[in-house]
Amino acid sequence: MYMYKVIYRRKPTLLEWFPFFYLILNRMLRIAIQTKGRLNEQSVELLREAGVIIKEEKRKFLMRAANFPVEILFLRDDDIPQTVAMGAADLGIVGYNEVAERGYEVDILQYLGFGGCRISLAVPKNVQYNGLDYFNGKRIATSYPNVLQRFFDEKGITAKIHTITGSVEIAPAAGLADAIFDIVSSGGTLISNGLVEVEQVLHSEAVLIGTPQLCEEKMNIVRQLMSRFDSVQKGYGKKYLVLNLPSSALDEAVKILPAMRSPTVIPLAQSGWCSLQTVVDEKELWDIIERLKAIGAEGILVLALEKIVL
Ligand code: PRT
Ligand code: ZN
Repeated sequence: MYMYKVIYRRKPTLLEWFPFFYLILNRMLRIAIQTKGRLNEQSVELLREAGVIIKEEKRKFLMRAANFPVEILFLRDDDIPQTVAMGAADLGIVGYNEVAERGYEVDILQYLGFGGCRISLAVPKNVQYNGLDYFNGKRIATSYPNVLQRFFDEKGITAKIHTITGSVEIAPAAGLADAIFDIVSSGGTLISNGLVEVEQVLHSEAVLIGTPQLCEEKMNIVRQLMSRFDSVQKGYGKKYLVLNLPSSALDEAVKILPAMRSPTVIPLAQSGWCSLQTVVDEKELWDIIERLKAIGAEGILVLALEKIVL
């Protein structure tokens, strides 16, 4: 697995700046998010959970949040890094893959824990793959030519990179390429196109990016927002567990429960019993429930958990 630490950087040209001049004049903190697509729903949800409410029913290109001093700018994900680099938006929520590919000068402020995927090299399943040398002299179709070129440069591979926007995965079957370099999530698209993932090059998830050198006034709002995002993320994949337990089994239960400090214990009206409350990881939920039942736990409630503020 390979992860780029340094992103190659370029500055926008004057022509690229032009459509953004009028947006730069307005100084309220502005966050660019995807208009529609895979990251839109979770970006809106993250903002909502962090108390930034967007009135969805009359969505426009640029909207002011109802109860937080920010504006939301809706864009195609391809345009978000550039818009933030130019300062037409102060912040953006976008896949790390787009930031790495576009190469604009932006700061990565926070990893947001959704939109997880990887960009991988994949070859037709019937070819014999013996390592990276396979790609020397081959034609590779991709929508991420810059990321791929940097990877090949570093590994000393010389290949012909064909930039394709759209259905990259059909290129080998159509005779347009010998391999592809594309986003993989479940791997289902590769399988259904007769391809095998052979090298995972870049791991990605949604990130919060920012214009370098934001003024202190805006930075204060950004810090507040990031701390709220952090609380929301800590609640991802967590459940709140409430249960009744014979007091004699309490020590055993504490060993089973990985609470943030230790579980809350409340005595019950019925003597010899107590109620226990704690936060558990959803992945371990059933295992924990079964172990607690085995030591006498009853009346187990599993509740949704929204945020954890530490
Ligand atoms: O219209 P706009 O330009 O804004 O959106 P887009 O169509 O360019 O992007 P979109 O909405 O498809 O994806 C937005 C971001 O979601 C990407 O930049 C990634 O950061 C992230 N993401 C996470 C993914 C996937 N998972 C994903 N599976 N983006 C694309 N895919 C596609 C991939 O291209 C391939 O065709 O899904 C297919 C593979 O999926 P599996 O599950 O079959 O492996
Ligand atoms: Zn896009």
